[in-house]
Amino acid sequence: MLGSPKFLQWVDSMFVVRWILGRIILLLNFIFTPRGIKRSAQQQQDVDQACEKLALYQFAACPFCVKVRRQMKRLSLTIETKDAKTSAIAAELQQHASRVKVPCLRIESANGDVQWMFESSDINDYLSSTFSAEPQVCQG
Ligand SMILES: N[C@@H](CCC(=O)N[C@@H](CS)C(=O)NCC(=O)O)C(=O)O
Repeated sequence: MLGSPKFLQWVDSMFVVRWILGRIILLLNFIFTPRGIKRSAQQQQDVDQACEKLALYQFAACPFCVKVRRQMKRLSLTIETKDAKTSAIAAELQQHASRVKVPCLRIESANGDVQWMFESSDINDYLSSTFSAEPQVCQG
């Protein structure tokens, strides 16, 4: 069954459909890029510094990852992104977070503890509560 030509053809076609959907998502995201909030230079510098403690593990065309990247754009956050399609990054995620699921936000706190946050909605809530329009430094 799994090795049958019909099944392999179906897997191939699903891959193509997902690839096309991914490109459409990226195109729409590009066309409708949200505006970022403006902060004073000092506030933005504080936020940039706090963001150095964060990293987003993601796939470029995953809709949930696009959702988080749009939140980052809205909140003018410069957070390092790590492509979990590459085997080294996927292995890192598996090793530290025990699964390869994206988006995943790595949050390093001031004392060096690391938290791995899954679920796009939870990540977006965390980002908006940490870096709201009234900017404040990451609680970590
Ligand atoms: N409910 C999750 C869905 C995330 C999700 O399904 N991510 C997919 C990529 S688009 C994934 O990592 N799948 C691998 C897995 O679930 O193990 C969210 O909102 O973040």
